[in-house]
Amino acid sequence: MNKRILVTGGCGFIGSEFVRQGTQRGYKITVVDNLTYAGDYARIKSVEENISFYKADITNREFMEHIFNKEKPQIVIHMAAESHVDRSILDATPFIETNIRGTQVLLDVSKHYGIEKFINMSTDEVYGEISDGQFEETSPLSPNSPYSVSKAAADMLGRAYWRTYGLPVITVRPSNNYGSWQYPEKLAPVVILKGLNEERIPVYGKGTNVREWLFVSDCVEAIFLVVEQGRIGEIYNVGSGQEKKNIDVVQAILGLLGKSEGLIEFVKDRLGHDLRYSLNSAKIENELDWKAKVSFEEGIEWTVKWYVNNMDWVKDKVDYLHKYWERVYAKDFS
Ligand code: NAD
Ligand code: TDX
Repeated sequence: MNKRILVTGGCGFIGSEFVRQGTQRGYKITVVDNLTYAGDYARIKSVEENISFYKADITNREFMEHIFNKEKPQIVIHMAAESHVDRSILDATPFIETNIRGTQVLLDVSKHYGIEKFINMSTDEVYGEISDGQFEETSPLSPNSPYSVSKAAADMLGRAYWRTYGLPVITVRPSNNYGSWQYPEKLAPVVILKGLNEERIPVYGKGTNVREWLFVSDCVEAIFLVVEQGRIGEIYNVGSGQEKKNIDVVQAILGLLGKSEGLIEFVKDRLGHDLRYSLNSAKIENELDWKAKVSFEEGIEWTVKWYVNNMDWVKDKVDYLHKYWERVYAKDFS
């Protein structure tokens, strides 16, 4: 125990859950995050005495070398990314820069310094959509959005650094996460925020797209198992098996808030909108004895309560979001 872990994107939604759990588990954690609109130090403030923090951009090689020199990490958890599909449709540029070039810089610096494990945080979206059945780790990559293409490219870079240089890379591909501290541009917090304010809730297309909902603490537990027991060079799908249509997610949240379904507004669909994601997670379940513990019903109730009790954190983001929403709902991509 007490290994030194460097976490990129540790001020993000999933990264901060990893940092909070990691300090409890006794790891020595270094956080690297350049605090984009989606990053917020408040998410890890509660554990700040037990970590070191660098406000640094992963594309800045010199700064990364300085941090590796100083902190000497044994394990790298690479979660920093531009993570929102709608934004990648508005402008792919930062996605290419951070998700592809940033990943390459980090792989290269990790190769130079020598580490025990590099965990590359990928996503179910790299497989594309599937109308029936499930994606296995061996399924071909067929990404459809600029976001998922940038993530697939990062996976391929990880593969190349393992195969070519023997860098000990492991790739994890989780499904849709939800829980506390998620930036309110993603479906669950958008519905909670707008529902509480009795604003119209935009459901893309007919609301029939299906996602596999994974509670963030379950996702992070899976990543710790991969840190401790995952096999080098492997890929692990991490899904909960709890598939829901978007409209069912929206209705469940409105029910918990006690708000009317009349708030729902069906709007123009997301361009290239993937119909359904579904992961076969038997590999991580059998090899590492992981299974999602939190049911959707339990997790979403807990999440709604968290947002109701933490509206001050969300309110801070709203001015910025309104400008973004004007663009994203207009679906003007000229
Ligand atoms: P997030 O957007 O909440 O957090 C991303 C973090 O990365 C932010 O703190 C941001 O400041 C930081 N960051 C962005 N660009 C950076 C750069 N150039 N240098 C340093 N830091 C930078 O994202 P999230 O939802 O927590 O996702 C974390 C990871 O998990 C991402 O790699 C994402 O692709 C992947 N993922 C997310 C989900 C999900 O449902 N949220 C599901 C599967 C995989
Ligand atoms: O306002 C909305 N209305 C709506 O109908 C929003 C924000 C979303 N949606 C739909 C689009 C999707 O079908 O809800 C579904 C979920 O959307 P997002 O929360 O944007 O997530 P998704 O596009 O599925 O991607 C998420 O899961 C995989 C994360 O954002 C990615 O980082 C992760 O890789």
